[in-house]
Amino acid sequence: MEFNFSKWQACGNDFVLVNAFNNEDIGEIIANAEKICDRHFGVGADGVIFILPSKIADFRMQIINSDGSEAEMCGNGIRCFAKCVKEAKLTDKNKFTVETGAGIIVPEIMADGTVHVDMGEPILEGDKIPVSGFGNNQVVNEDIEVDGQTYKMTCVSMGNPHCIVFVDDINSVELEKIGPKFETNPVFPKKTNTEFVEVKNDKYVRMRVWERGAGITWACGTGSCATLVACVLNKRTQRTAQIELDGGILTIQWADNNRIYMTGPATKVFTATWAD
Ligand code: ZDP
Repeated sequence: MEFNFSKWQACGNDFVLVNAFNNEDIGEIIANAEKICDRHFGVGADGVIFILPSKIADFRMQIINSDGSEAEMCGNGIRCFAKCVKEAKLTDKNKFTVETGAGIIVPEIMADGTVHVDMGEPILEGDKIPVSGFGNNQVVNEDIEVDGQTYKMTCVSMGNPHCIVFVDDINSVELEKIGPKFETNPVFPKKTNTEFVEVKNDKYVRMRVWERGAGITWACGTGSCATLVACVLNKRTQRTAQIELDGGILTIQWADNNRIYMTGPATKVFTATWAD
């Protein structure tokens, strides 16, 4: 297997990006995603992202988690994606449309190098997130039992599922122990990403994530959007707030038009060729 790629990171959430615009055969790369993402035997990444042509948008993004499973959407990844397609001269526009499993997402590269993304509308109906047992109702501050302990969860989909749990002290959360138990809890038919959130004030929160299919990562873009929505639904922050992650800070806004806007950095680390 041989392919060219570039390695990118956004708040320390890191990805292997593959330009498959000219119909490169990506099946073999997908089948080897776990090996490619391995931090000891591979490149080391939280996921593999493909740049693909689209019939309904300027581009299509496909994301494979580090365990080989596919995700609908990736917030940090789409900022890397935006800067990568611009750098590869696949477009001269700074703002373009990207088809994803969460619908059409619109990133814009700003003059300061950050990427501002229209992430679409949050999905709040239980059945659509999906979380079982709530029908079309919202899932706000509801009980969930995990590992013999009852937590309060708020659930939001940004195309992919998120479960947000507010805590008093983020440092006391045993993420590697409890994260996988949330991920595979039977109330989440498609599993879940889980965000533990300590609210510092009504404009600033600290969040740590256990990602579905990837484990602890240094940041999660869709998770930051879902966190802000959960903060507003629980009246803990204003509709714009900063989310401090292990690897950086994202600014998230839930605008009056019901859309979520995310702003943050994305940086190329290197380009290389995989050959084995
Ligand atoms: O939904 C999932 O399976 C996630 N692991 C996808 C990746 C989300 C990501 N961290 C983000 O920034 O939104 C890349």
